[in-house]
Amino acid sequence: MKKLLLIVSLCVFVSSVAAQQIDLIQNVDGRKTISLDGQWQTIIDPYESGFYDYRYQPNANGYFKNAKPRDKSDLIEYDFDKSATLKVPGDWNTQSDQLFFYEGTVWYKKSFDYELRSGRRLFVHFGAANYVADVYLNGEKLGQHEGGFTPFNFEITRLVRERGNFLVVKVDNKRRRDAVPTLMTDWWNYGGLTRPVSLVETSNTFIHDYSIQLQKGTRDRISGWVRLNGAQLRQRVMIRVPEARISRSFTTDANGFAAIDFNADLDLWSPENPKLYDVRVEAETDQVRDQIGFRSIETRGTEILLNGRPIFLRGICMHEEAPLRGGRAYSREDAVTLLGWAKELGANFVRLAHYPHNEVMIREADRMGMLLWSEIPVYWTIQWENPATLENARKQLSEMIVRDKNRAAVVIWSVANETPLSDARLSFLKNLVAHARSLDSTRLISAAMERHYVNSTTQMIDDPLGEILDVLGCNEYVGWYDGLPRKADRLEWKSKYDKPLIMSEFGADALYGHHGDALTRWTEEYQEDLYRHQISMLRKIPFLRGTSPWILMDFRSPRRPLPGIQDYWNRKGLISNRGEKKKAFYVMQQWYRELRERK
Ligand code: GCB
Repeated sequence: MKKLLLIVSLCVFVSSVAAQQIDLIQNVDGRKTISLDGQWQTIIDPYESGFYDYRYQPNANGYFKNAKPRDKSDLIEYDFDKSATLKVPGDWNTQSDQLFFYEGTVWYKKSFDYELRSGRRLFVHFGAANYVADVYLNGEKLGQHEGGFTPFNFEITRLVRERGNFLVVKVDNKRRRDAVPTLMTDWWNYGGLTRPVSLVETSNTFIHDYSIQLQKGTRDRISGWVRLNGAQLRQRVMIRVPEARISRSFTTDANGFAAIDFNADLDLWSPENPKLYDVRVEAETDQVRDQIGFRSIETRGTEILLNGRPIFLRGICMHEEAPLRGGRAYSREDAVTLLGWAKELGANFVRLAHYPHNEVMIREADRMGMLLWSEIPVYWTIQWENPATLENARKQLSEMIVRDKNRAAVVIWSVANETPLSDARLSFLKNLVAHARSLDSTRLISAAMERHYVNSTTQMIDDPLGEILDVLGCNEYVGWYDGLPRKADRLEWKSKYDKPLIMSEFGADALYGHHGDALTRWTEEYQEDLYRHQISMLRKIPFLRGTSPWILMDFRSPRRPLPGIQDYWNRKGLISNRGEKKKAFYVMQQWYRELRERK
């Protein structure tokens, strides 16, 4: 009887482990990782008939079974192996004309063999899937993930076979009113397995996660934690930073958790000195290595202080749009090109709009010395009163912070963009701010807030959200959606808060190579003139501590159909989608040069 009970409880454990989704950190040295990138077999399924039967009931024999006819009379109406392929990572829209405007379900299948030695564990890790992913291995459901821009993984230790595994993912990018983002955005809803997919092998008890950062308010003290996952939770764990002659040992508790805290004499990370240390976390049963930079970030009145010194954030906004080829960016080359352009502009700061960008982008920013603002797609008119929507936003926020909490480049988490005032919106966003602070006490919290005219020449920042933010963010389109560029000349900015302001967006559309006078819309001259007027207004705002104009490069948007000009591109880029710099690029570059030299 006792034996039976043991077997039963083990089975329960096994089945719950098989479906468990944990935030396994993946992109660290020391993990055995097998890439599943490349061509995957795909089936386009606009009616979701691979999931529902004709009565719209879930079908137990959906496409995830990857069935084959057993004999010549058997009826199977799909065949992955004879279907077209799509490249992973990659959005589907730019890989096939059929899929350019498609919003719906595509099924992906990849087969693989894997010899997993006993005592080892295996996970399948997805960098991101836009928007909902239902994941199956060998016909069994592993789970579902919602949210198009954050990583997730499932343990497959008990399900994986030596030969002939088939991993099937149903990816659905249908927009929904209750989702995050909601129905209306100003970017392309690129669908698919947009980031890398890999198998990650670990030891039985492994280093699940760690936070190793300067303690808030100090520049010579590291604090954080290490967490193990597995059966052997009490272990001695060493943290080593050989270059800084640090070697400290801690003991994890019965939950596999150890708080860490020690003094450190460090060469601090900054845009001028993007110093990364090789950091080793060594448990008895697992070891990982990471490259971590240490810097402090805080505010004092209207100042932003990096490593204790005031800094002006010379920024630029960026979408995760691939330079030159278009589509979702995912590669190191994409990140190097985009960040390289930002450097050329004279930027020390990038606002990654409007969702968490791929991890390679953040790691490149760490290497190149670019400060980052990272945000979740709580954009425009989210369903503020829907508890499931809040839960979804909180989860996306957690996943972003879990992934990037050790990256020096990230200095600001932003919780929302241009969200209309209401009590429901305020309590939703307060919840997110509190959640972000509970997960990460070291970074600044911001949002692109609302602001309004109190008379025709005064803009007032008094959005109640400002109360709980560290840094105020404002988007304004004076000269584009709001009057003509010269309107900026007489504008004065006031704030209710003694806090730093980042002008998180301003700009104008211009088609590269389209010329005219400074009052002709869509010309490079209009955009250039608007930037001149904007800069003279911005110079006069006493509490301004950063700017991130909209936007580095043209990006695709279904809201932008004007033929011959937009052709479904938002043309507010300082650089065209083909990499050509517009006149306004040089205006901004000149101002940033001045700002850099002034300090
Ligand atoms: C905004 C939004 C941004 C849009 C931009 C525009 O305020 O935050 O997502 O793309 O304006 O071009 O209208």
